[in-house]
Amino acid sequence: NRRAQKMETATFGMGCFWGPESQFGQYPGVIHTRTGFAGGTTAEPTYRNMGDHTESIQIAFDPSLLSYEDILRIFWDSHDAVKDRSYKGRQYLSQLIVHSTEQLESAQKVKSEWEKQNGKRIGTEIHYDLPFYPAEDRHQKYFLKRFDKAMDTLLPLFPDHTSFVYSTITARLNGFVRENGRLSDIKEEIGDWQLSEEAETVLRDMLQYIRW
Ligand code: MHO
Repeated sequence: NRRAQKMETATFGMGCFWGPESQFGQYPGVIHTRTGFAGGTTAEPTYRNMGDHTESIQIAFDPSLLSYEDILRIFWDSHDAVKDRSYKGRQYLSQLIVHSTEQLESAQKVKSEWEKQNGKRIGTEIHYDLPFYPAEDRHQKYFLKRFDKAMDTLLPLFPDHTSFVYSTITARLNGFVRENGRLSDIKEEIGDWQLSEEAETVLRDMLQYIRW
């Protein structure tokens, strides 16, 4: 089956973190997603008190299903990393935090390929292993939480909010509600998530109405 065998972390900022959490949540190979504040110097940032941190997402992914280089190509194709993004300080910067020398090498390689192909210089800040502080609950799976009826069905499937956030199911659904990803793919993947029979039935029923 397609259940994750290996797990690697990717961390990056590309503007308001709600959108990228939804976008990257859709990809098979992404195991879970979370939003947070990265790269700054102030302690314990929050949405209202972000200091010099940058809105970012952190994803766990299986590199045998989705490579780090593919993630980087999607990252640079999905936001404007060329323009000046400092109109709100560091909040909406394009920023990549690499977690290994391999990731750093991939970043340099994909960046120069992208620049060559597009004839523009990328302004993304690239840093090694800076801290990431998860955002408040209300900023996790933000778009999915706009669907009250779906949430009523979903929440009882999880013992607590943390398990809700770190779930592949909620990553996919948070994508799906924003038209990231296809319903048929999610239906196909449900069997890989090792849910109880009851949870699987609840989820399959919910998929009929979640977006409307
Ligand atoms: N305040 C903006 C961005 C939110 S994002 C979490 C909005 O409402 O779209 O920075």
